[in-house]
Amino acid sequence: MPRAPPREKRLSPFALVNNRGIYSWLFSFYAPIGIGVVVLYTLIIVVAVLVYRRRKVPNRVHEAHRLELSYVVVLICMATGLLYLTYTAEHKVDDAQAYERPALSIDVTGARWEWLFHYPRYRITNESGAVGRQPLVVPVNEPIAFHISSDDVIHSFWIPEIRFKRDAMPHHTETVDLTFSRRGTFSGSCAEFCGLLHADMVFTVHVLSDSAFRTWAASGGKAAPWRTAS
Ligand SMILES: [Cu+2]
Repeated sequence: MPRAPPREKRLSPFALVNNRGIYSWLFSFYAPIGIGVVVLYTLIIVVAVLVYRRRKVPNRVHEAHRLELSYVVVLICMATGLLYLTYTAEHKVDDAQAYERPALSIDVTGARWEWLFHYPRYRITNESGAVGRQPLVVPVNEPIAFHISSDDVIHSFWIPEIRFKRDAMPHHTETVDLTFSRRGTFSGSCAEFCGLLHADMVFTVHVLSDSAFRTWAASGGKAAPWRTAS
């Protein structure tokens, strides 16, 4: 049985990029702010309706410049803060390859209506389509360079488990580093309506231990170590 070639050592000057962790961290800012705004506005409307419902609508113009200015300042600060956090998170994912030296590269190609997962180092190509139903197989806790593109129309490569979604564009390759921090079997799909059989563009992701991944790679993609243990 041919052995998988040895992996390159990861040279990471900063902590492993964990996509799920990064986007969950980002969500922890957006969610409370969003909920807070909804609650605050609902309260203001309800209170205003109850307190002022018997009063006549005042016909004089009332201006409160200081109050209005403070809204603007607060909103600008919030928008700036959120933009900063969002771009910081995106930067960590998109530019990680400059620091991470991923051990594995996978070419992901969307095509009507399936996904192709090509592993250049192992000369393996899996097809997620109706004929193949082959999975995306990755090792756990390793940065992986994904080169995402499309053969025809715009698709969108989406793996909810790691909170990742990115458009797959024709004539363009997008490179991102993704890290799967939990072993197991997860689902993925196309998140961009791309035609009649768009709903068929689903796929399975098997996140394996390092040794199980090596076994799979050394078998040319024929072994199925997730059936026994992941
Ligand atoms: Cu699609």
